[in-house]
Amino acid sequence: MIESKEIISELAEPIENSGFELYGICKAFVPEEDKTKILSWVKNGNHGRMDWYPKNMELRLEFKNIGFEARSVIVLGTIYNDPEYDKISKTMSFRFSKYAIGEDYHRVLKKSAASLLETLQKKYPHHRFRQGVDSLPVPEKVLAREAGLGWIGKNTNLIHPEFGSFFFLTVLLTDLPIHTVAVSVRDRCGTCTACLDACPTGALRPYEIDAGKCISHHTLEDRSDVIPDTFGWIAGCDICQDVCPWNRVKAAKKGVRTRREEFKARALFRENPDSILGFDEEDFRGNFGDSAISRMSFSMFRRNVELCKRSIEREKES
Ligand code: B12
Ligand code: SF4
Ligand code: SF4
Repeated sequence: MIESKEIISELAEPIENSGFELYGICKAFVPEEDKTKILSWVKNGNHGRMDWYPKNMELRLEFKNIGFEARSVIVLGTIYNDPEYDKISKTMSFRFSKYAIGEDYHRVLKKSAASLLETLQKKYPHHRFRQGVDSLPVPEKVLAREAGLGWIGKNTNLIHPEFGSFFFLTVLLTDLPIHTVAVSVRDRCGTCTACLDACPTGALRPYEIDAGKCISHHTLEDRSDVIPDTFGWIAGCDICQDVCPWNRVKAAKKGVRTRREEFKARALFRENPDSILGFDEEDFRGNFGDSAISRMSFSMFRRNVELCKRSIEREKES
């Protein structure tokens, strides 16, 4: 069996060259306590309108039906926040999550890990490797926590003590047996409740989200004609991360920012963000066809814009 230290020291350079700031290895195993919580989360209907979530539970929790027996997971993380966009967003009349201002992260992370997968496949030709960025429905935050990339905070995001939480995750599952030493990053939320207090919809209880109440869910996952108020957000929501001291103070002081051009605010946001409010279908496809919101239908986009305009008007009146 290979030691994780050995493989990490070999892979550190190609991983960093592929643009991943965070990495670690864990066993392909979801701890019982997490399994129980995930199952009761679904049982209680916390997945809202994400009907796809309860499907493939065997894959999600046991890594079944992936084509091989997964033994280990290499977890990678890449920072996406762009402080320039934080400044721009303050001048905008509506809110648009920083996770969606650049290129679709699924594509970027796939591209970035391709050479790494090739390196691994060449070095271990008798073993199998498979990448997932959301696409493989495994609990990425739990695996990332197990691999030592951070702790899952009260806002339910994975937080790294230096980098904060504005990073994406991707996992490489393999049948390669890797001996790992448990590394855990202790929970540093302490008595803080900033995220719970700031969430405008009451979607958060400590360490637990009711996704059906989350603005991110309403704007991106709910296909209904009518959705609850999104408080000025057109796509996603960053409130519970923006207020987190591990982003707002720690990571900000360290100047943590994305190194990837693909995740920086595209020209549209720098030049004329308010034009987004008037986008027709052609504009929408032309400007967001390669973004993480490309899976949102045009009617969802218009629905979100109209709701957002009403909230802007309300704000002006009050
Ligand atoms: C479904 C989903 C959502 C849902 C649910 C969010 C959530 N917190 O899980 C919605 C649509 C709301 C969503 C929103 C967002 N998402 Co999302 N999402 C996912 C997805 C596809 C699955 C996550 C999942 O399984 N959630 C279900 C819950 C049960 O899982 P969990 O939080 O891991 O559960 C643990 C805890 O919540 C806790 N728990 C659960 N129930 C209970 C009960 C009690 C009493 C207690 C104490 C604890 C507890 O225990 C569980 C096991 O440890 C992942 C990708 C993936 N494949 O993992 C991305 C992912 C989590 N999302 C991501 C992002 C970026 C976002 C947004 C920031 C996007 C945006 N700007 O709008 C928001 C953040 C909102 C938020 N506060 O979390 C990133 C997070 C990266 C990070 N650093 O953490 C991921 C990993 C995608 C990626 N590949 O990078 N997302
Ligand atoms: S993303 Fe927004 S709506 Fe969702 S839990 Fe966080 S603050 Fe609440
Ligand atoms: S805002 Fe406070 S409680 Fe919430 S995740 Fe950050 S540190 Fe934890």
